[in-house]
Amino acid sequence: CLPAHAGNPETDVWPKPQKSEVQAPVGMAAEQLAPQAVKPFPALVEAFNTRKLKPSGTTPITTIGGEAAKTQLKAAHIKPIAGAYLLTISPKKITITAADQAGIFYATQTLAQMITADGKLPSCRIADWPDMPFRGSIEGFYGKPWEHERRLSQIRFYGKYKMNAYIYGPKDDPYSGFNSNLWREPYPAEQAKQISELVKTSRENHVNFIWALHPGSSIRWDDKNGDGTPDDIITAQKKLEAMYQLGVRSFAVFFDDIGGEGAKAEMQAKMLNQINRDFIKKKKDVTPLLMCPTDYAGAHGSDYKKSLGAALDKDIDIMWTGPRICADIPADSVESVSEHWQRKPFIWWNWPVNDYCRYNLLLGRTYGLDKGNKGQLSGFASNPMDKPEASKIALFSIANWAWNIDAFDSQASWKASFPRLYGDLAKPMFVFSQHNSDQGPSVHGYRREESVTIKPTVDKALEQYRSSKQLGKTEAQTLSKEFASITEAAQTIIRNMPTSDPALWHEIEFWVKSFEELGKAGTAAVTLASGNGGNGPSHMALFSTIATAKARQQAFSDAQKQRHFEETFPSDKKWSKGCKVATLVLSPLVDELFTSEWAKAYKLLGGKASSGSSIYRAFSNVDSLNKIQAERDGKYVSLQRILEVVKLAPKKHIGLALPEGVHANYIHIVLNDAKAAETCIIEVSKDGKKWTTFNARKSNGELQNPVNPNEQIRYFRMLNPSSTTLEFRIEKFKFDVPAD
Ligand code: LOG
Repeated sequence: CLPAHAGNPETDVWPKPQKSEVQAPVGMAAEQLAPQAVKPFPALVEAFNTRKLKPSGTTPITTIGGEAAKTQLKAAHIKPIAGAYLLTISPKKITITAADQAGIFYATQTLAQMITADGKLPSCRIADWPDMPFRGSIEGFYGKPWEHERRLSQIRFYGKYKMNAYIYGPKDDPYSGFNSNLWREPYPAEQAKQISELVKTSRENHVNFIWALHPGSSIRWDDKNGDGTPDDIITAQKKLEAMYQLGVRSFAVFFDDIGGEGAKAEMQAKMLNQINRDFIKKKKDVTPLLMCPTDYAGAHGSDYKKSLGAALDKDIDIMWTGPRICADIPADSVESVSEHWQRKPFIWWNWPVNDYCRYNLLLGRTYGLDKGNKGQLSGFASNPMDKPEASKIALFSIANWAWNIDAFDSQASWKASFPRLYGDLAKPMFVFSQHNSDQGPSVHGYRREESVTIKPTVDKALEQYRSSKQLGKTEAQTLSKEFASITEAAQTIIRNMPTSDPALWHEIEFWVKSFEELGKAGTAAVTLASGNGGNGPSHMALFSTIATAKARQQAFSDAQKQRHFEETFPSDKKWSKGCKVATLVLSPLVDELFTSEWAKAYKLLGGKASSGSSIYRAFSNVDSLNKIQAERDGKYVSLQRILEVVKLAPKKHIGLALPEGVHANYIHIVLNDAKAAETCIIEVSKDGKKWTTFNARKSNGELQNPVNPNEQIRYFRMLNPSSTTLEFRIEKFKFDVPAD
């Protein structure tokens, strides 16, 4: 399962080397290398094994390190930064010059990728180094943390593609603290052992394992023993020391998504400066301290940002998600935030994370990272999906971007990931990924392109169809081909992946199965809409094909939801979601053709056209919530999950609206803060204009009561009638409506 590449360093090595010169495309046979030359380098051993080759000659691999390497690198105009190397391959010998072990490791990764499937190596000279000092991932999403085996697989993958940072910050590990005060305790033995193992594998792969403490939701700043330092600062330091004992050499402290005491910039700075002075700097072998602030997004200079920037030691790195929580990273915003923070930001990129849009898989290309950011960032980490294997598509491109920003070509990088990740399944996985990349509407308003190649045809087809009620011939043909290729791609994956890649299969199984149904439904819908459905029974059979495919998609979605429910931890169960495929372009096309053809047929039978799909809406007069969304699941119409702490200022509200003709029979809200729930009131309305107060039963953070359906209530809103801002998380926010 090797990419059929030709061993050219300019086109076949990922990330792209900074500089390469090829003297001869075919210089030597890899088997000419001496066995003892290959043996010390796992990347080379693996490359020989997968190509079924054996080193059996006498050619050596010479490594030059230390001061001699520094001098030679400088002479070759390579800054001897961490990870830089010079690799020369000639028929007589291979030489690696690198100032550190990471450089040697990376040179062997490059060398391993250059061995062709038939065992040839070019004669060439490669001068290479990373643009970004820290590059990798931040396991920082909400939901079930990655499993141990999968983390090990990630770390090896990072090494292979020259990423050097894995930030361990799962929101739901109680011992790092976000959701619990157990951060004050050491890890239980089994977990401690796993962390040591992760550290070890990280070290072997030249990855910095950065462990993040997240104490902010339960931290106190009081100083009971009166030594001038809040007791929890000492407790935090002790925890970091315990992590050091487990082998950790890189540390972070996070304060994102919290409110209250822990969110004060001055106290955070005091705590971190003290840890920096008394812990980080005293250890001679740890990397600079990293922190995620509470105000981690936006280019504007808030008071928080400015005071943190001014007070925090300059050698502590600060994370930043971009101009919004989920956003592209434009160079001008980086420039503004660097001013407020008085240092280069460390990017926490909220992509391809899908904790806020769990229905969708984000497998598309990586774009939106400005080339102007070269040299302007202290690090770059991507927050991935709760699906580690499926996230490798994005992470491969992030590796390429962060290593060599000028050479980054989003499309080429995306395409190159498939043969490297999926071997024989590269083609069908590419088809699958093309149509599963957009997040859909969400509070963040961050969107990705999807189904790009077919989209112009779909647009044209829909335009024709809307005016003439029939698809044009050319468009119908192109669409039929597309849907056939979708069915085929899904079937190929279904046949092979359970054995070839069971871990990835477990993550994406129901999406792939649903994708097959999309293919079948699409083929039938195009046949109907182009007037080729025949009459009578064959015509009805096409409707039945689509209806069956849609029912199966629903069943797969239910199965995914059930799988999530079974596998996640208790407090996440209620957020279990199903799966949706091709939500931006192709599924809406199939839906429109189906509904419209059905309406036509129905009219022919003397029936009435359906009124189309219903619209459920969420609304708010809070600025940061202007993109909130509603969703329907069975008899519930709910607010889409908001992960962040909501700040509801006086007179601000959040609400839900039902479409005409649909009336509520129950209202139910759960907040994580009983006082906030006690303070808020609910108002209801028939028309969204005239509001009356609703008599809600309140207890323990819950507000609820039945609504008499005869009152025809279509709107409700939760309002803060007090004169202070309320802070809370929304655990539930829904209308019950009659089932369809
Ligand atoms: C969280 C993060 C979450 C992401 C996307 C940061 C710094 N924190 O809004 O844990 O995965 O958004 O939902 C976040 O981004 N908060």
